Amino acid sequence: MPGLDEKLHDIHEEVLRRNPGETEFHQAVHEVLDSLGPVVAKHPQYADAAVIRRLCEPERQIIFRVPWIDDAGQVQINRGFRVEFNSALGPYKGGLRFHPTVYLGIVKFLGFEQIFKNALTGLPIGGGKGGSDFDPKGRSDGEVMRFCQAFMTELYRHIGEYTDVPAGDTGVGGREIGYLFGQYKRITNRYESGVLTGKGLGWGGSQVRTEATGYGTVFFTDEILKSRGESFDGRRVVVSGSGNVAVYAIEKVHELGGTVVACSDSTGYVVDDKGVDLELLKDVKLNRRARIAEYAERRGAHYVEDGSVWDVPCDIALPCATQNELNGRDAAVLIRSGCAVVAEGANMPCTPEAVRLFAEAGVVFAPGKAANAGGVATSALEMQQNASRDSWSFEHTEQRLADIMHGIHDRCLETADEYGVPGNYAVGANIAGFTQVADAMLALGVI
Ligand code: NDP
Ligand code: 2IT
Repeated sequence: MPGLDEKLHDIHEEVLRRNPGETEFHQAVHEVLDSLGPVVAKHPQYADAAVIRRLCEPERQIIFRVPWIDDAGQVQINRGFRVEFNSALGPYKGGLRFHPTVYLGIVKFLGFEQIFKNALTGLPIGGGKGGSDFDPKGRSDGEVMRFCQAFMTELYRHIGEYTDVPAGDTGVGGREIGYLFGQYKRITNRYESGVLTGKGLGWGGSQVRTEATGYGTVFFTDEILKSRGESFDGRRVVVSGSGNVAVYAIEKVHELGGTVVACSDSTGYVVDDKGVDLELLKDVKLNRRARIAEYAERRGAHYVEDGSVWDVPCDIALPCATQNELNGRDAAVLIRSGCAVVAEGANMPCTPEAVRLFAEAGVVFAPGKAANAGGVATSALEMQQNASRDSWSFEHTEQRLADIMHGIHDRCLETADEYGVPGNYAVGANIAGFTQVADAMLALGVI
């Protein structure tokens, strides 16, 4: 791989050799190592204690069989994963993804990102991720419940309030967290609220956790705009996806005076120049779990099957769907259309080529590990409330989220300044997250 200094290049080669075929994990590691040249030059103690090599090796990786019975009485077998990546700062923390594309390389990329993201929040949480190749699409509630129960029947022995605290991610929302928590409670005979986050408001959940990732991404973008003397007012915004992150990003953009003119799902995208009708979108995508074509039909909006939502001209782009969904070609189209800011609501949605093109064109780029950290930060606030048997108001929790996003924004910029790359949020986020975890690892010894 080009661009890495010699020591970091050797570490990257070792990661490739030891983790064959895990392309998304390789990409996530390269993206971080690419920022660390000046850090290892300035702080030789990190290399001496093999901190980076230890960081690239998960502390524990669990892979298990998930057998369950579908509505037709057939036995189904899925594969479950939990990668407990790094616990230097706190219990492993990170979501569970249920999607047919899930394999070890995806879980490890997400777990690796999560280490630095969680460090950036300033809250005491380590990094982990899990999931399954289970596809919830077209499955009945009963099937989803039996799958979640089977998944937790193995997972329960590895997790706990002080050990590892899963939450949602793609394909895992409030419904799934409920079934997972129910099975954990049943097996352990303990009401251990802090073992999962994203719980329902009536049984240990936190206000704002559902909205937090989307809201947080928009708060972060608003900080970028404010730092340049600008605002969302009157801006055209394109958001990809129409799941948990996308929907609440759209809600907050509209609250702050911008207009979301397009969004998408895995089957196509809609263009809605009047501004996306959020209640309708929530009904179609969150309640009915239907396709976005139904939104277009009911709204009378323009629908494009397949195609790229990034073809829709905008001032601000918020990719909120999935990894590598915005490539070099899309970046070039966005740059030509005048897009000035890109903030990642999803994890690693922009390909390395897209990120390079944005940098060359002077487009401000906010990486997911900073811009989408509001979800996990609010999970940590949920853990705080569970630990103190308290529950905070929506306003208080949202203010905490806004303050945390403000803090992450400033920390990225300050670190970027300190290392001579002013305005580079990606490098600032990588270095600030890395140094926090690395210093804790040094303090804890070689473990
Ligand atoms: P959801 O399952 O709620 O929604 C995912 C959305 O993305 C759906 O609209 C889905 O379409 C769409 N999508 C998935 N794959 C593709 C694709 N290949 N092309 C176009 N659209 C696609 O997941 P979330 O909103 O929770 O997660 C979205 C992203 O945000 C992920 O990268 C996740 O890791 C990240 N994230 C999530 C956090 C959270 O708190 N939930 C926190 C931080 C990051 P369809 O409906 O057709 O499947
Ligand atoms: O990618 C992420 O940060 C999440 N899916 C949220 C994790 C969490 O523990 O809330």
